[in-house]
Amino acid sequence: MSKKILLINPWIHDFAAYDFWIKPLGLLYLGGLLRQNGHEINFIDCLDPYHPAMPKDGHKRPQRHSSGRGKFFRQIIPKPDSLKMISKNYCRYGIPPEIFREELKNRQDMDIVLITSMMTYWYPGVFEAIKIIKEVLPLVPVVLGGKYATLCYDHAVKYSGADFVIAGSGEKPVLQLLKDLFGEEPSFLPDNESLDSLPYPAFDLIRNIDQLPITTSRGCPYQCSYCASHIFNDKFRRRNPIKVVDEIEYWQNKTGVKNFSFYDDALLVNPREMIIPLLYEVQKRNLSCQFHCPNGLHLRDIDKQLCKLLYDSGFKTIRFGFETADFQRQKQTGGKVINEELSNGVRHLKNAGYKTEDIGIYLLCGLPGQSAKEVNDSIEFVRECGAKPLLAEYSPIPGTKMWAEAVTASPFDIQKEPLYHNNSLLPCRNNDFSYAVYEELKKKLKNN
Ligand code: B12
Ligand code: SF4
Repeated sequence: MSKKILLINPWIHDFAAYDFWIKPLGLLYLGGLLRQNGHEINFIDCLDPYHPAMPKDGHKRPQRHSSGRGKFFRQIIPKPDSLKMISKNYCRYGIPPEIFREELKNRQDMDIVLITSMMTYWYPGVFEAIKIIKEVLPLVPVVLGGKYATLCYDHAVKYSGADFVIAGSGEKPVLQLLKDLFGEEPSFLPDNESLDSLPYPAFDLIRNIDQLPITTSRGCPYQCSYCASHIFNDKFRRRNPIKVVDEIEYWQNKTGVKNFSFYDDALLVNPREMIIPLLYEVQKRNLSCQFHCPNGLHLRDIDKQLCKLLYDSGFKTIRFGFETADFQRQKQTGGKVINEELSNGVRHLKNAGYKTEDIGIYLLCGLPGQSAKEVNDSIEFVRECGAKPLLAEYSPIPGTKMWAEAVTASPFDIQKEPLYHNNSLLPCRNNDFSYAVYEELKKKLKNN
């Protein structure tokens, strides 16, 4: 017997949030799988920038960019007690709660609700959504999964208000839960060893599709000490590149979408295995796409041929994870890249046609024990190479190798309160790295 399943992408509560090609990919993957198993899938996207029921007065339509990024709706809300000392506005990003409530009222006949979660410090938006779901649909079981639920499992069990909390990949546990709760035997089980056996994400449920996320893999072969990739996926698994192009072509034909964002942790690793055959296939089929990589790419395997291929195939937004120019820290944190690889990579990218402002280089700042000078030197080094430095403020993540050091370095109780993982607090910054110094660095980046 098919069940009626409601998927929810909750709000973001934060000091700032920008839709940098953000979509709830994991949740929509689950939607695709459950639909394949014969269930009816419904979706409420609290972050929907195009919601038709938005009141016209007082809520300006958010500005959107044709490539699929842009602003969210936002409302200023009271700060949680633990963030009272920060003098910035705190906001709910997404549709107003009244609209969410209305949407829920129209879905009284749901059998189960699945709600996702992103950043650990965005949990208040998840809790607010669960509270309203429980008011409007008191008898419907609520299942919470996603990144916050995985990284802060005990916190989520204790405080979220969800009936079930699931950590890690959701595919198998969700099917198991439907069996336990409703006696539903899965009619389709994906092959654990093959990502290509997963049905496509239920992207058709998104209103006004302006861009779609694609992933060619799960996990990463590296294990950097600040990164949680290995917690979500213990192995690096890849799809067949031709099957990825089948998916791109399918969505392009079905929706007309041109812009795709890659969500991989390690898209460019061993390019002959994935990105090179993938892009040759895109060219062979004459697909006209624009690709965006908001997530940091690897620099190590960048060469002349790959750069030309990226440029010719429509890679518009490229960002690389460099993190620091300090050799000792590069080594200590996992050795994914060294300075020479950045300078060579940028040279090849420029020769292929990219301009300085096209080549964004992420630099971590506010790592435990990291001096302001190190960040400043890294900015200078990126500039000397001819690329654009972008500061990525460090967010401490439970379960990572750097966690113990982060706990010691932070004046905040990051173990107890995930709100303190918020990267805009620079929660683990070094003593010499004051907010004033940080503001200076940001100003310096803006002025050039
Ligand atoms: C793509 C990505 C982004 C995209 C946005 C995508 C998005 N929708 O979240 C962009 C580039 C914008 C981004 C930005 C940032 N990100 Co990011 N991002 C990722 C990344 C690489 C992949 C996420 C993803 O979609 N994976 C693919 C899908 C298929 O997996 P999934 O979502 O996990 O879903 C599975 C399970 O979680 C589960 N599941 C999901 N929902 C549900 C629901 C239910 C009910 C159930 C049962 C299961 C379930 O099942 C799914 C299928 O198996 C992750 C790392 C990772 N490997 O997960 C980091 C990650 C989430 N990001 C991280 C960070 C730090 C950031 C930044 C702060 C970086 C910075 N310093 O600037 C910014 C902050 C963004 C902001 N303030 O606006 C951290 C999280 C930190 C934290 N404290 O929570 C991560 C974990 C990376 C890391 N450093 O280790 N990010
Ligand atoms: S290379 Fe990137 S994705 Fe892989 S572990 Fe390091 S930071 Fe995480």
